Amino acid sequence: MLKNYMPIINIPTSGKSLNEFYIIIISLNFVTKLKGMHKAGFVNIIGNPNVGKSTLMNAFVGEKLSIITSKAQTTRHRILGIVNGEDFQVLFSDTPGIIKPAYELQESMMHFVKSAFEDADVLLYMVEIGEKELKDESFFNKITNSKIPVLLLLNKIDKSNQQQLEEQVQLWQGKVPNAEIVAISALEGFQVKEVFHRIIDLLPESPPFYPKDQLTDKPERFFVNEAIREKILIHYKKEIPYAVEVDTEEFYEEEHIIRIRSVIMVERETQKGIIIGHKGSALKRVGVEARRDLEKFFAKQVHLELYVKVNKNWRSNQNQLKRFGYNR
Ligand SMILES: Nc1nc2c(ncn2[C@@H]2O[C@H](COP(=O)(O)OP(=O)(O)OP(=O)(O)O)[C@@H](O)[C@H]2O)c(=O)[nH]1
Ligand SMILES: [Mg+2]
Repeated sequence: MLKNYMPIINIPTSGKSLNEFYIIIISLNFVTKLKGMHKAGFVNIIGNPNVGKSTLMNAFVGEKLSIITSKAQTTRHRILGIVNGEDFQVLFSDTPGIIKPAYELQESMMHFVKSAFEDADVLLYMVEIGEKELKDESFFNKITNSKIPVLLLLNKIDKSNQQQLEEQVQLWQGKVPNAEIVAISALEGFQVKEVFHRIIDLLPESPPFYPKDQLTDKPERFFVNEAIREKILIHYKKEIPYAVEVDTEEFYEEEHIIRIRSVIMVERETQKGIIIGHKGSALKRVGVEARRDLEKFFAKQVHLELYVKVNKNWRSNQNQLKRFGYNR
């Protein structure tokens, strides 16, 4: 279906008609050869909540490093996803969606976004079809005044038509004239490879920052916490997922099995009851589904024990937040 869409890259030049900006990328399927040179750098993905940032990073890395749900504020941390080649190392960062923070946890989340502006070699500003503005003006100004290359990725074009697509390109071109616009579908992998090759072009010459077999900067327990949190985001309504944090207290790897014990933290007694559900059925479902994902992720059998604890107002408590890795 996507074949009908014209893949586009906008080379920012003023005074040309929209059609002149369209360059059909014929074939970039070759592996970039850098002639003895090594390139490396930070490529940070930022944008509003729910636009598809985590979906794109996972597509680049080829692993489910970031959890993905249809709910906003799924990602709470800055997560590094490393793509290694013989002569390049791309350090992608997935970041939380930009919001106006209402409590301490969200302040920390926005601090991760801020840090992503500070060390980027290339910025990937992701918007989705139909979106009109970034939820924070100061972050938006950082993008429009950016001295480093900005790729504006217009995502979810599988949900649009050609006319809507053209209108959106025009809109964003006006708003962010310093960016190259690429229309993509992170979910269907449309134009993802092309964006990757453009990133390689833009990266500075540099030795690698991390060992070439490293995939991320996060420890195993982080991915356990996230797999469990994903199931909570999927299965519970309203405020519940936002009041939950997961802490893995035990991660013990044996030859054929990984034994894990994790605690699901909520803010109030009533939330604890909801998480556990009738005769424990709701919690059991979370456990079964998370375990299935973890067995795939670690390629090993997993035994997962889940507990629920009340940790009053952890979202607003600096010490608790620090304990859960929301450092500032
Ligand atoms: N139709 C369509 N849906 C997409 C595409 N990319 C992502 N999605 C969906 O959009 C929703 C949000 O995706 P995420 O990758 O979690 O978005 P995010 O920007 O990381 O969200 P936060 O972490 O909450 O900021 C999920 O339901 C995805 O399946 C796309 O190209 N097309
Ligand atoms: Mg995300």
